[in-house]
Amino acid sequence: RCRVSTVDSRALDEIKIGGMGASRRRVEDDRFIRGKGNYIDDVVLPGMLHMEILRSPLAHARIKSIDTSKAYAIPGVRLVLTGEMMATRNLAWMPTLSYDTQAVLATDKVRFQGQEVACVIADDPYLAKDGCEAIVVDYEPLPPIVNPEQALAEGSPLIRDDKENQRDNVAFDWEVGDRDGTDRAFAQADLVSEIDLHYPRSHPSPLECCGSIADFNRSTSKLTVYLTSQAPHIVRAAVSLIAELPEHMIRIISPDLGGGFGNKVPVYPGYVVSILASILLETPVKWIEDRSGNLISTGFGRDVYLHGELALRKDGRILGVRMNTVSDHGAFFADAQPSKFKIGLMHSAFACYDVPYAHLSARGVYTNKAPGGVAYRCSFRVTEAMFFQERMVQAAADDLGMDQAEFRRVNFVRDDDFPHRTPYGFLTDSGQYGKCLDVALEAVGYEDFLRQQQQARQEGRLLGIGISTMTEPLGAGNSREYDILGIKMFDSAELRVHMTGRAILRTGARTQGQGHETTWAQIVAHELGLPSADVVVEEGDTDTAPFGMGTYASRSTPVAGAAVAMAARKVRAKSRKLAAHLLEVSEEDLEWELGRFYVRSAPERGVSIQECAMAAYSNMPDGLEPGLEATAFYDPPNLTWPFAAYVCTVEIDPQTGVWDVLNFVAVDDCGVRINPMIVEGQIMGGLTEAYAMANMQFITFDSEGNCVGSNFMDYLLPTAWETPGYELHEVVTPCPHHPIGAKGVGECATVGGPAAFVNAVVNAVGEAQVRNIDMPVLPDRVYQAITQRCNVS
Ligand code: MCN
Ligand code: CUM
Repeated sequence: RCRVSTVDSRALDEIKIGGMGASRRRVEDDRFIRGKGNYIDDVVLPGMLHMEILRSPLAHARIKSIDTSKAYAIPGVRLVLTGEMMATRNLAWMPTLSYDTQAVLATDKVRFQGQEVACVIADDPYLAKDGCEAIVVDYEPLPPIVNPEQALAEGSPLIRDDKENQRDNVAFDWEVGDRDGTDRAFAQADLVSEIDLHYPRSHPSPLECCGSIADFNRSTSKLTVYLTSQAPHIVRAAVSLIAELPEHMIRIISPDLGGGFGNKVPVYPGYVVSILASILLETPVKWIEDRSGNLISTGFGRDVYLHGELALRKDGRILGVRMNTVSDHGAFFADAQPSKFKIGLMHSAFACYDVPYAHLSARGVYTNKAPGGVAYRCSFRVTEAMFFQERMVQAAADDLGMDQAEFRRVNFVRDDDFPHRTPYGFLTDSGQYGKCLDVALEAVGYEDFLRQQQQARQEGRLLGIGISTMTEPLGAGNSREYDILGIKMFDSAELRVHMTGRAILRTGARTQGQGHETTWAQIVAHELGLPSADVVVEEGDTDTAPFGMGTYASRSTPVAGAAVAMAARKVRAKSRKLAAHLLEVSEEDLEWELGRFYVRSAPERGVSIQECAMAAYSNMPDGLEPGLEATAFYDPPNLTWPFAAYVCTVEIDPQTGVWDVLNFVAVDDCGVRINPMIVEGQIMGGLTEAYAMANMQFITFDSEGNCVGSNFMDYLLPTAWETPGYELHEVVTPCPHHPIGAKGVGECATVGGPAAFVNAVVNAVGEAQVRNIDMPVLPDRVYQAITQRCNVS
């Protein structure tokens, strides 16, 4: 499906070669849909042993003893590792990506249900599992803490008594913004609108769980690890630091990934133990996480409480914002996020609104739950930021008695106001916010719907409309402000053009389903005029890929994608020298058109990029280095700021509280689209996840700290049956600093989507009736809201 609207000849040429703007079919899907992908569990190495993890059944308990003798008695069990044994090698604890520590295998206490206590390595996975069951652990139960309120209560038990200076369950206290200015703004307000919200814990649930195969070769001292990672180079650095192995002796291979959604960013205990086991046994050791293990122990998303306040003027202008968050990080502060920002990019809230003053105070707490917090298509907690923002905005408009759309429009940053400093200090650079909202309202038939809604109410039917508009920061970094554990967030790409004009491109990103194999080739096609089918893309092997910080925070297009364009431009610059030599003119006399240099004064005299490639190996001018290859490191000047306007209409069945989506319109502006079909796929997938969170997903814990929702009977994934249809539109405001004008898009819909659904349901019940219904907006909660006039959580 070709979606190029301005059909000029250049655009047609791009479509022909599968370049920029072509809805080229995803090349990786051929192997994926035929079952020919090479996922971690497909990798089989000679002599490979299998590892299983024994997990804690209790959320908080002291370990009195661990008896492994019965496990060792099982024929086929080769090794049993406990925290005590890890400690003898200084590996019982590991650093996290947020300057905390995390237990690899528990030594003193277990701190959440599902925590790794011991590992059994055996001839097959079943024997390893039997081995785990044969281990006897004597626990002394301690009172579990399952929410921040308990964690912060006077006299509550200390979860992190392993940390020397830790006196309470606070992981961090952090603030940003102008406190005094914000206080002044509130003092001047005609009205203050307040709301309390919770973004519940949710789980990314990729189709494929996590896993690793460590293969230590004593004779070469080389450690090769196949591992499910969105950021293999970071893992290499982490393994080097944790295991004290030299980096050049570590090779991380991240094979095909069956989805990631942020779940595959952290370094997990299973990876570390399998590596040690392979070093000790000198044979490959494979660990494959099962679904329950994944749901109860690995990187979750959200779990943040907000008290939000908006200072408002009668005419609808927002004068100031106060946000006070408490986030539940579980037992270890293990989020991967830029070092400077303790609560991720939560302070990107209100970036699309022209608000003079804002202040955010954020407190993170430890609880007896699995660690994580930054996962599930969140772009470093931007998901929470935008959800809170858009729920606050809806409540404020209602408090003012103002139309939802009008309230947003009055406060939007105007098109001619860029660059714009956001209230928390980010710099946004481009956007057409009003236009996006207009397109969305027009598509949904806003005025008409409001009339229908009035009419329906008189008939006892409950219709609602929800709006969510936001600009979000995608693409960390710029190395001045963004790093993880001090490693600066730039990226790189390496392009090798062979003599026949075919090429291989490698980057330090790692696609998990986003389609990099397709889209990176399109960028090269656009820059060089090579057919994209002639460019093979490879990612995920630290021995061959150039350094990169990986794929998360929708940073691949903004950073690695930019590096791809810059590497291709270097190749083009060198090709120009080769073309000048072939055409016997000076470089200055040459013009470039897609795939060809020609002589300005004689356009029929030209050479193709393929001819230049051949010349680089067979006929180069004196003094020019042979070959046609380039590497580019790209340190972006800023984040990219896509915008989205989502509008959802719903109808609630007043008898049951069940709500159905009538219509969902999404207008996304992610700058120039490399592959419109892939962008649309990303948006539809993201909206479906947003719908899932709004409607059905949460991982809860009972008072003992038992995880309720450790399987797909309880934790629901939306199927085609539940998933609503979406109507997609686009607006294009090119990113002013990105080499091809693209902005990130991978997380836009998950970030902006949930508020549209929730706003619609709250609107349908009636804002006068209910202030808030916490996600997931389950039918019983809606029913309660209809019948009892209350906040529902
Ligand atoms: N793209 C484009 N034009 C643009 C922007 C992007 O054609 N203007 C294309 C890109 O080339 C890429 C895709 O859209 O093929 C997503 O690009 P980008 O926005 O740069 O995001 P990333 O590639 O960095 O992907 C990360 C993002 C994140 S953080 C999560 S979480 C997530 C998501 O992508 N996980 C996913 N989408 C996912 N989709 C799948 N199928 N599986 C996951 O695990
Ligand atoms: Cu926060 S999930 Mo994605 O950024 O890998």
